[in-house]
Amino acid sequence: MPTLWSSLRVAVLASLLHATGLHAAFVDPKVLDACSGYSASNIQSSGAVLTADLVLNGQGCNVFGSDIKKLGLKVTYETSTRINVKIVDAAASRFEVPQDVFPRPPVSTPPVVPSSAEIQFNYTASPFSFSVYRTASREVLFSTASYPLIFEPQYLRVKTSLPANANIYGLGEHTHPFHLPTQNTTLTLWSRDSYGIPVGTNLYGNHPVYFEHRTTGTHGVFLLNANGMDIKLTNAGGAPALEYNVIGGVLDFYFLAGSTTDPTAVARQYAQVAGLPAEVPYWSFGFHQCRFGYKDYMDRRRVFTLDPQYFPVNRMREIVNYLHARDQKYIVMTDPAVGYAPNAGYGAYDRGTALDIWLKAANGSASLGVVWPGVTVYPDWFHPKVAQYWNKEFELFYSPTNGLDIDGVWIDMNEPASFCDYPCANPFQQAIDQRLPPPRTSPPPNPNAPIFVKSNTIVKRDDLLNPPYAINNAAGPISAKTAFTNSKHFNGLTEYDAHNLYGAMMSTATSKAMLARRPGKRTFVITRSTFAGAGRDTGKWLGDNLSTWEHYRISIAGMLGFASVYQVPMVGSDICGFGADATERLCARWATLGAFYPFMRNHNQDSSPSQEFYRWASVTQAAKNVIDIRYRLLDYIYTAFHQAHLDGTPVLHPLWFKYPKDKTTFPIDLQFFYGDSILVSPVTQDDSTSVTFYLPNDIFYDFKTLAPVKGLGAPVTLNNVPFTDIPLHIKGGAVLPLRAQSALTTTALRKRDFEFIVAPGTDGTASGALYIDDGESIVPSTTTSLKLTFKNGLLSVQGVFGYQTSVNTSRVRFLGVAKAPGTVQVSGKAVAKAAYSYDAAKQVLDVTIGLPLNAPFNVQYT
Ligand SMILES: *[C@@H]1O[C@H](CO)[C@@H](O)[C@H](O)[C@H]1NC(C)=O
Ligand SMILES: *[C@@H]1O[C@H](CO)[C@@H](O)[C@H](O)[C@H]1NC(C)=O
Ligand SMILES: *[C@@H]1O[C@H](CO)[C@@H](O)[C@H](O)[C@H]1NC(C)=O
Ligand SMILES: *[C@@H]1O[C@H](CO)[C@@H](O)[C@H](O)[C@H]1NC(C)=O
Ligand SMILES: CC(=O)N[C@H]1CO[C@H](CO)[C@@H](O)[C@@H]1O
Repeated sequence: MPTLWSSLRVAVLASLLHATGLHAAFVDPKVLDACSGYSASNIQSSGAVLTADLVLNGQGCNVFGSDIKKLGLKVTYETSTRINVKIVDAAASRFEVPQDVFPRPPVSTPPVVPSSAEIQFNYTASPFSFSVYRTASREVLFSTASYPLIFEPQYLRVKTSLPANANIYGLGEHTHPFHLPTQNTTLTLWSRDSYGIPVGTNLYGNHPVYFEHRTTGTHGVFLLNANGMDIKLTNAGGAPALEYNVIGGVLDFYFLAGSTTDPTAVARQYAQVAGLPAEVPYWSFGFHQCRFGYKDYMDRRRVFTLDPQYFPVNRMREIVNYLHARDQKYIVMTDPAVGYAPNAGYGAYDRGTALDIWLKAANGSASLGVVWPGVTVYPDWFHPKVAQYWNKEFELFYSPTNGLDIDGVWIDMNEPASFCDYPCANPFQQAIDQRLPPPRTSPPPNPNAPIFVKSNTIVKRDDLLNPPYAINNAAGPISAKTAFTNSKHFNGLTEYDAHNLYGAMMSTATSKAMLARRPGKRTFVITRSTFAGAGRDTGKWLGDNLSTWEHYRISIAGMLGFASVYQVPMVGSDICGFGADATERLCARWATLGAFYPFMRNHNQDSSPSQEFYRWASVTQAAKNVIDIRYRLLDYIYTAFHQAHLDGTPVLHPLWFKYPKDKTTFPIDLQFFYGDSILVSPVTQDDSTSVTFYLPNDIFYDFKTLAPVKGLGAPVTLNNVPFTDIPLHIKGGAVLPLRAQSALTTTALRKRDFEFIVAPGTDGTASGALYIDDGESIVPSTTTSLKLTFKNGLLSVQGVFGYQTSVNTSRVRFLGVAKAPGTVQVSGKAVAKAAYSYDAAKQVLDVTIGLPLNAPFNVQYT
């Protein structure tokens, strides 16, 4: 057997090279561009569907494996604004994101007549290439014409030409600018515990969707594929291109027509594919104070336990009851990894073992990792009994009657993360070396290092640990610091295919478990790891940032990615920074910016100095100022969330969403609109009190003074912006609903009166909306949904007044009123002079109303 031995040694050596990250086979892009591709034949077109066979030209190029000989193409005009282009192996089934993880969107009935659709699919038969263009203008949006299709067992490549200096947004999660650099950028999608969120590396979530904006319109491209991938933006030889390099699955593209006038249309079209964002409870917009390690409540850091000595259940219940009695809420962290603890009386481990729901290693035993409790197992979200398991653990541990009665969940480490250094031959020893609990009481099992046999000739489809094309995973090999990619799920899927779905599936399971605890009530789940569509069930925080000015600034781009592109609007970054040490000035500025994150949470690492807002006088003042504004605007953003839930309209807007023809706005990611109309322009320079920001050519109103500010399509500099303040402007054209006063809790806030601010646009009109319900029911029994419109001096408040509030409209303020009014009427009745006032300097007319908000009314001045 000498031959076998020596080939095994070669294999072992190869695996060592892989393990140390020396693999990354480099193939010159020119070689790939020169592949001969496929030819289309047997082309059939019927109604909204076109199909064809794609047959490999010649022997193929076999770069990362043998080219698949025959592919199937299916093109479907799904709606008048959406085309699905799907390319699969004609002979064998390959991994596709399962329907129950990502339900496919409904298709129009009756089927779309292709010629009437807003975009068209076009192709060249040989070598096969395709393009998508706008029907009306014939403008090409996506074209593979210059690049061959490559389809190998573990390598798929599609490359499209781009316009010069293309405006591309999305393809996260990443910490690049929102407006992606297109010269030489690789975006890697592979969920990873990425402490410090380094720029240019793969992070926690995976959203293979981008919006491309041009002055002629905005369109979107979504690749429904969960496998690891590098998406490259290149400009080699002056030929701008976007290139997908994917290590598995199929090509399943959704082309979204977007619109030639309104950029937000593409967001709504993406929501039709990815799903509409969940409606969240009213209270979740309150301010959250959090810390990793307010001394961990768990017993030896095992999920679903309380440390009996430090955090006994009766005392914990006292804390939670105390908070609830004050209308405050309580959220704890829950990780997926369950401490590996056979015969130790650890219920969460024992019950999972009895149901046999753990993710399995290649040899069939439970896949082990090393996380906070030491050696761990991971729930398999594909197991048919995993919901039963997870629901039960939530029901038992988070029991309202005798457990920890939480209101929401923060789920962490769900990439899934492992601290075990690759190749993790002996997790038991690593847990000891890393001093992770629990202390070992019995010797570790035989530490046989796994051997990854890799053939050096034919590349097989099942090279699950070291695929021939190595994506640019910042952790090194794809199994490093996570569950091994040869781990098996119950339904036979491997972690190689399902890895990027793990966090999103945990989010769904957790949302369901919370729903089972409180049927009919909206759930609140904040996750670290996501996949496309995650917003259906969860919110997201932007992971383990640092207390630095750079991370303060980049938080806006990160948030815009999730809220404006990926349809995960309940998003925020850790205010004042998670790792490292926050300074007073940074924390003050961050408090003012964080008040305009949909999810507002101050969060800190256990080993960093404390950074609660009350630690510094200036930060306390900053937080008071902005939380006051945030709470007064809470119903405004709540209304925007309701709209997002109905149709996917974004709750945050980059400036170009509102000014699509103004090129200056395209790269801006240090300013944004909170809801439709509040322009947030924070001070962004380190320790500075000056800011230069952009005001488009439009009418604005200073949020504080309400005085008009004419935007000139030019930069504006403000000096002496105190650390306790943030520049805010109302975009002309809005009627804003606000609470007349803030409150200390969201419960108290709901008892405050409303006021309306009428901020006319350049055409003299304004509009807005107000949605009110009980704030917690999935299907509220009654709702109030109002349209607020203003024209010719008349504000009209109309709509459905179903939800009974006990509050009044206290006043209406009209902005930009050039001269003192002669008369003011409320619903036709003249108002006494004492009930209104006019400020000529600020051009504000302030009218006292004092009417219950339960019937239509109008206010007019002449
Ligand atoms: C469609 O493809 C054909 C063949 O490549 C090409 O000649 C034609 O110009 C394309 N049409 C449009 C509108 O791009
Ligand atoms: C592209 O970026 C990579 C990684 O940052 C760098 O190594 C490479 O030199 C760059 N290539 C070009 C052509 O700029
Ligand atoms: C499976 O492999 C792991 C190492 O990957 C080893 O620790 C475990 O004992 C093996 N289980 C069985 C049943 O062979
Ligand atoms: C609401 O308006 C009614 C009728 O004008 C008035 O009687 C009542 O005091 C107001 N309530 C509050 C809380 O201001
Ligand atoms: C490096 C590391 O493990 N960081 C973790 C510390 O804990 C936080 C909890 O907030 C995790 O998010 C990090 O991943």
